[in-house]
Amino acid sequence: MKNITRARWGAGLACLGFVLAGMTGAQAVLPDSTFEGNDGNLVVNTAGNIDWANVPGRSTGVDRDPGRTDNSFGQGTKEDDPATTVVTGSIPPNKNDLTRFYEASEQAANGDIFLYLAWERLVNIGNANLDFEISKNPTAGFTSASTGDVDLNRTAGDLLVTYDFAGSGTPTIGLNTWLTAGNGDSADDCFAANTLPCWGENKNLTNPPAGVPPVAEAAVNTVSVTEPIAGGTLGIGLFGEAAINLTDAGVFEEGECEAFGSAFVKSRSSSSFPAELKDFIAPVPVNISNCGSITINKVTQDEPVPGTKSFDYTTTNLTPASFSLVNGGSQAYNGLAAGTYSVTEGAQTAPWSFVSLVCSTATGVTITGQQVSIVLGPGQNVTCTYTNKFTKGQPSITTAQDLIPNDNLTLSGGIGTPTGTVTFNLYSPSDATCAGTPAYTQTVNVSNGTAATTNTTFHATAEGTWRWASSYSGDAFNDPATSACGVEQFTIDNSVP
Ligand SMILES: [Ca+2]
Ligand SMILES: [Ca+2]
Ligand SMILES: [Ca+2]
Ligand SMILES: [Ca+2]
Repeated sequence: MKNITRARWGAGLACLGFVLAGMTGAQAVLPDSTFEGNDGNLVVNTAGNIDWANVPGRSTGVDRDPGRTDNSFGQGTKEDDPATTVVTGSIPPNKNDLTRFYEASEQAANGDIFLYLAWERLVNIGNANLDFEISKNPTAGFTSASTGDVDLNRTAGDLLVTYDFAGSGTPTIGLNTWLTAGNGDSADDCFAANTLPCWGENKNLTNPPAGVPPVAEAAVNTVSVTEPIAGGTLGIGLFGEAAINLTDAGVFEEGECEAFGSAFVKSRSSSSFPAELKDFIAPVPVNISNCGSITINKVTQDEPVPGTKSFDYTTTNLTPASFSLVNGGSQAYNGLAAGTYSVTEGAQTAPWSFVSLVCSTATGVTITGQQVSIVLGPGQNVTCTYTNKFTKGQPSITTAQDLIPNDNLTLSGGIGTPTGTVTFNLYSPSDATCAGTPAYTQTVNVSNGTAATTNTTFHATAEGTWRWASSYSGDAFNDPATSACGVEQFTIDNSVP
């Protein structure tokens, strides 16, 4: 097997000229899968494998009770007609009476999407011809309780997996795709119908054309098997399963995101594709997808008012191309095809700073500063978290003194009680000899031998030494007197810490 280049089922099929070697008979699992899809039972037989008993994400459809309350398609409902009619009543003895179905899907390590399907029937009537319809979108209101007209909600690209078992041997698994007008398809592309919309070509997945490796395996139980999910046992021929590599079958194209959300099973009245439909089991939600996602989270440390600062991000190959997040916010891009995407956080300026950018995986992820570039694989989900920080400010202190100076004077040693006036002069630090014009001056009358300024408006703010020099006017009994420059002084010094 090592030297075989596995072919994708699509364009270029004619170019495949190599010989498929080593593909001998039944194998328990398809390459790149560990699901035991062709051993005809539900339990794990080889350690490390998975089977219905333990497959992750299993979806289960259960039919209504067999007998008069069972639902089925009537009025000649056929595969190509989305307008179906649901009737109730027992399934005819010569038609398959389905009881349960299972679905699961997974993405292998190599990115391939695998689909696993199983059905169970009440009675082994030999042949089993049934189809699993895998829809992108559910049919609203279509449940096990539906009766009458049901219009199936089909979308271009919906899948129909045909399961034909002749009563013995290996079942044949086929795949049809729903075709609609406007996609370049014509009625000639229909498998059985002669008008669009219709089911297209039925690809034989278990017995493909020469040169294409099988992409499906299937088996119906040839011995009584345990039913580990519903309990009990299933007699010979009551259980069928299949495993399909949907990627190799061409369902998932590189660079395209496809998601299927609903599945149900129905039986045909014969192996013919246009045969009437009979029993069905109502749809259940499924999740078959190669779509990936990118989620960006934002955390801010030490933000004083949480959640108010908005950070801007730009992207490449994502829509919307830009977004903003506050603390605790997130932006999710879902439904992404495999490809290359990037997200860049805007530059931070104080008080905000970038701390870290961490993603949930390293696979395909390149982080450069505040940019993350992601080579997203099929079905890959990547979450990245930006952390930024708010740093508190640190103010510095500058002070400046502001004084309102006043002075007072007392006359002593004169004759009698001196009268007259006193002129107070205050000189700024730039005038150390009191020679210039005073910065402040006030003349006041002497009263009982004393005088005092009454300044309330002049402010001394300049640094340095301020000097007072005052003079007495004298009176009839006393001569004038003058105080020396700077006999009184004060210093404003703002520089001392
Ligand atoms: Ca199995
Ligand atoms: Ca098994
Ligand atoms: Ca039914
Ligand atoms: Ca049934």
